[in-house]
Amino acid sequence: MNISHIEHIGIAVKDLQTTIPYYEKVLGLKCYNIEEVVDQKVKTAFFKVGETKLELLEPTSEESAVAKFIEKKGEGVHHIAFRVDSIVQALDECESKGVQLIDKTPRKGAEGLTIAFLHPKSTAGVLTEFCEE
Ligand code: CMX
Repeated sequence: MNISHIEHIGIAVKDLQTTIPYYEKVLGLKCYNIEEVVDQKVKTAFFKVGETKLELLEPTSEESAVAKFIEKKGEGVHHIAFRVDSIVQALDECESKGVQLIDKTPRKGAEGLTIAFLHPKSTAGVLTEFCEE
C-alpha cells in the first residue's frame, strides 16, 4: 500500500462546543468545518495542522462507537487515519497479512472521503483508519 501521510487524528470528546475553544483560543488553530457523519453517529469538527488534520468527534447517539469509547476510557485520542492511494488495495493487503478488518468494503466518511477501519485488537491497540480522496 502507499501511505502518503497522516490524514487526521480522531479525538473523542463529550461536547464539541466546550472543547473547540481550547484548540482555537489556546492552540491558535481554526475550526474550518463542522459536519455530522450520520453513518458513524458522530458530529465532527476539523482543524488543519500542516498536512494533517485534527478531527474532534462528539457522539450523536448512545450506540455510537465514540460514545462507547468515552464511557469506557474517557475523552482522548480515538484513532489515527492514514491517507492511501487505494483503500481496496490497502484492505486486501492487510487481510492477506492477517489483520482483522472492521470494514471489508470502504464507506463514506467526513469531508467527502472514502474510509475503512482496521480492528484495534490486531493493530497493537490503535484503531486505524484508511482514507482515500
Ligand atoms: N482504540 C483502541 N481500542 C478500542 C477503541 C479505540 N478507539 N475502541 C474500542 N477499543 C477496544 C475496547 O477497549 C475493547 O477492548 P477490551 O476487549 O480489551 O476491553 C475492544 O476494543 C472492544 O470494544 P467495545 O467497547 O466492546 O466495542 P465494540 O467491539 O463494539 O467496537 C470497534 C469496537 C473498534 C469495533 C468500534 O468502535 C468500531 O467499529 N470503530 C470504527 C468506527 C468508528 O470508530 N467510528 C467513529 C469515528 C468515525 C469518523 O471518524 O468519522
